[in-house]
Amino acid sequence: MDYIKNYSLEGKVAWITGASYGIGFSIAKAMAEAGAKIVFNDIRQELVDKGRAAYEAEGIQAHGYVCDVTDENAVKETVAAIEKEVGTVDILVNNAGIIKRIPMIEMSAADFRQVIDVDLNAPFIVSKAVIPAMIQKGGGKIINICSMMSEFGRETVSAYAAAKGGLKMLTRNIASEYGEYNIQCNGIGPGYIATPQTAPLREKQPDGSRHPFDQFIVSKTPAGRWGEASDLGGPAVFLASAASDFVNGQILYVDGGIQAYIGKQPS
Ligand code: NAP
Ligand code: GCO
Repeated sequence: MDYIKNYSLEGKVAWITGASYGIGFSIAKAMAEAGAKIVFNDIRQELVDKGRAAYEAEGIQAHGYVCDVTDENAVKETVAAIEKEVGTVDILVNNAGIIKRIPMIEMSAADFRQVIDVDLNAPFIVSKAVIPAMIQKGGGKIINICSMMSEFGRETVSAYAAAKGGLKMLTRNIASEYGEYNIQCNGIGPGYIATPQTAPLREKQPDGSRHPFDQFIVSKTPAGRWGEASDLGGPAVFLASAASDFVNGQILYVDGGIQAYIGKQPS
C-alpha cells in the first residue's frame, strides 16, 4: 500500500474557522498542500478580503465567508452557502478564538461570557451545524483547537482556561456520540505559539530586554523556542486524514515538550 496516500486530503472540503491569519491560516495552508479545498471565515468583510489575498499569495484559492461563529443563524446560513458553492464540509477545524487576560476578580461577567461564547459555545454551534451532513455522507473529521490551558491554569486567563477545558470535554463527547457514524473528533493543543494572540507576551521591555514571560516560556520549553503556527500544519493534516481514522477523542499536544519538562535552571 502506498501509505502516504492515507495522508492525502484530495477532494475534501476543509472549513477552518477564523483563519484569515495566525494558527488557522497555517493549518489551512497545510491542508491545501495536502489537497483540500479551503473554506475560511472572519467577522468582517475587509478581513475576509485580506485573508483571501493572503491565501492567493500562497497560490491557494480559498473560499471566504463573513460569519461570526457565535451567531447560530449566521453559521447555519454559512454552512448552506458552503454546501451550495463549494461542497459538503468534510473537515471542520474549530480554530476561531479569543483571549482576555484579566485577573479573575477584576473581570466582568460580560467579558467572561464573551470568551466562553467564542471559545466554547461557537465550536458547539459550528460542529452541530456540520455533523448532520457528515453523517449523511458517511463520515467526517472535526478538529478543535484546544490549548495547554485545557490542562493548566495561570494568572489572568480564568475564562480562557474554563473555555478550553470545556472544549477538551466537548471534543471527547462529540467523539463518543458520533463515532458510530465514522466521525472522528480530536483536539490539537498548541503550546505557546508566536501569533498576534500571544504578541503581548513577547513584547520587548522599555530597556530592550525580552519580556519576562517570553524568557519564562523559552526556559520551560525543551525546544528552547516559541512554536511557530507552521508547526501545527502536520498534526492537523494527520488528524484530518484517513491516517487517523481510528484516532478519536484525543487531544494531540503540539507544545515542544513544555508539559514534559520541569524547566531550565535560571542562569
Ligand atoms: P489570533 O491570531 O488571535 O486569531 C484568532 C482568529 O479567530 C482571528 O482570525 C479572529 O478574527 C478569529 N475570530 C475571533 N473571534 C471570532 C468570531 N466570533 N467569529 C469568527 N472568527 C473569530 O489567534 P491564534 O493564536 O491564531 O489562535 C487560533 C486558535 O488557537 C485560538 O482558538 C486560540 O485560542 C488557539 N491557541 C493559540 C495558541 C497560541 O499560543 N497562539 C496556543 C494554544 C491555542 P478577527 O481577526 O476578526 O478577530
Ligand atoms: C496565555 C497564552 C496561552 C496560549 C495558549 C497556550 O496568555 O497564557 O495566550 O493561553 O494562548 O493557549 O497553550
